[in-house]
Amino acid sequence: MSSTSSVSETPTLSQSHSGIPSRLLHKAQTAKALIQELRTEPGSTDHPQLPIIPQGISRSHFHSAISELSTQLGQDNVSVIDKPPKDDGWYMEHATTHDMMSVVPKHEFMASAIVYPASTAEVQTIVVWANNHSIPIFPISMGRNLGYGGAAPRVRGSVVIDLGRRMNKILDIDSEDYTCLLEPGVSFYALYEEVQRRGYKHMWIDTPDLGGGSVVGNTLDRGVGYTPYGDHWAAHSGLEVVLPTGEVIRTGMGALPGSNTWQTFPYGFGPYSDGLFSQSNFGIVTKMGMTLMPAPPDHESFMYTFEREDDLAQIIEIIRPLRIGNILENVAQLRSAVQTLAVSGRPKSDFYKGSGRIPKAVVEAECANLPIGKCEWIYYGMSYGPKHIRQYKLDIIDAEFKKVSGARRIDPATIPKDNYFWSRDKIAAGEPDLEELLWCNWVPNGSHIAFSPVSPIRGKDATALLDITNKHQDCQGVEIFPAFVVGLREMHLIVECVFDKHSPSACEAALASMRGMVDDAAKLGYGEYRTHLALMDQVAGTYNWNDNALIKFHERLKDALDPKGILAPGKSGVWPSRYRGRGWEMGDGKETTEGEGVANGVLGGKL
Ligand code: EUG
Repeated sequence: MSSTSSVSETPTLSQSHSGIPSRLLHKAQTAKALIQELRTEPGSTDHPQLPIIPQGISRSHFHSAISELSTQLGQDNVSVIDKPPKDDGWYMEHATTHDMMSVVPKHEFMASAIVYPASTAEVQTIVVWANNHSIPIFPISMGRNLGYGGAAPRVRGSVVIDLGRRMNKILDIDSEDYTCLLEPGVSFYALYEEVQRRGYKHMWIDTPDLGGGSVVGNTLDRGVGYTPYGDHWAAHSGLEVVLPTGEVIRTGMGALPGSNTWQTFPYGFGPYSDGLFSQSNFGIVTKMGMTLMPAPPDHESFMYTFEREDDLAQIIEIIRPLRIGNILENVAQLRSAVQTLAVSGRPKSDFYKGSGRIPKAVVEAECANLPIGKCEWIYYGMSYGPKHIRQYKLDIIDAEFKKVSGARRIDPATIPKDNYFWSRDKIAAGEPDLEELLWCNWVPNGSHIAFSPVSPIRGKDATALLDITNKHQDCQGVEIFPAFVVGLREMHLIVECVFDKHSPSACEAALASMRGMVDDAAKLGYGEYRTHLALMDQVAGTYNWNDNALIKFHERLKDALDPKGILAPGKSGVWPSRYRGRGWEMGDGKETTEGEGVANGVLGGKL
């Protein structure tokens, strides 16, 4: 074990909106020390002239536009990126100038400047400014969209709007309606701590694997958590949005002045517009309502292990009716043994000195020494309610899982307190933790990018997707951790691809394997629920039914709502007219982010 004494202290929530709760400071220090221990120096990197100026505007015009904005927002709230970023940082102290886990050279997804608005009115000011100067802007909440691009903009040289730093208020927690109203800078950590501070023992939040992300940002990206409320988008109610031309709207009941129903009824009247602002570039969300869960009287985690990789189809077939029937009550995970080995935080080289993929026999032998024992798959779940209700469900689950030969239930009483099982236990009860990314340490300078297809909860779908995953792992020699995250009627397969970001060949292999998986999945009718900036054009291109009817619809909306094409161009593969047909798309052998200029003209905006 490494010593944590040489490691500088991680900011806590009392010091920064994006800090760690003090209860988790020791975990942060340990995680940070491990990362530092495994870090090697990057090779020489060529830096382009900084700041990176977005296409369509001259360097001098950019600088005069920036000084105009500084006058409006204050010098301290506009920061030009004119020096190469010192460091990528790590999860808790991440870079917001670029993708800290980039598979392409850092400068490809790099901002020109970061601005820090303090209010919705200041966001409007920025949007109007961007329209006047035809400068692309890219909003982030916390900037922890790791595995999907982090804080980085799709178009290099965009001005990143860091909404989180100064707009981080919990505007309301209603302990009778079980709702809250949040600004973008509220993390899952911060929301959890505030619910505790107010003594609301009867309320739970729903948290992803790590708690540092923005509740608003994660929900807009349609992220998941692990209580019965796992689908964050489904649990939200009401948005405040700054449109790309600067107007502000409130959706749902928020459009009715004086309504007290904004956070309790999500739809309001007429067309339901919220969907347009999720994974989109049609507006900047400055407030969001969210429902909270009543704490059940009691809860208990359980874990099953399965012996063979080939058991997968049978396990998934067992899960489907239990999950849809709510016997399995939470968004649970079926994880591979190798990921459990890796979440110890130890590098692969501790277990295996050879090159290439760690042999199955080594994984098995190592797992035999862990509480999980020798196995291929591990199911982590939780049962909620009083003892007799839980027992009813747990007996059914036990009988069903034991139909898989060799399935074992691991008695939690036998699992040491520092085991990852207890991290999942907290998360499934809405308490945000900090363990998940320890598996990045599997390789030096470990970074990750995710392949995230969705499918029905069927054995044949699980097998088909796992075959694709294994095929690309074998061809590319990259490290891959698959985990099935089971929603209510579908499952998200999250394939985390871990690579050494300082190795250009590893980065290339990681990106190539992602591209291969997306293509192969699409051929079989599978699509991703979310993706990295570098893959957005490719993934959007797979949703092409009826001669690309959906993307054309998105483009019409984009041009109507954002005629100058300033807001997050290219996000989710939606390009405004000024960029369209000019080679801005990535993929098909083109792994640079820029196209051949931008148009002026009717929809192009003045320069
Ligand atoms: C996970 C990770 C994701 C995601 C959903 C779940 C869980 C990892 C990186 O993206 O979209 C263990």
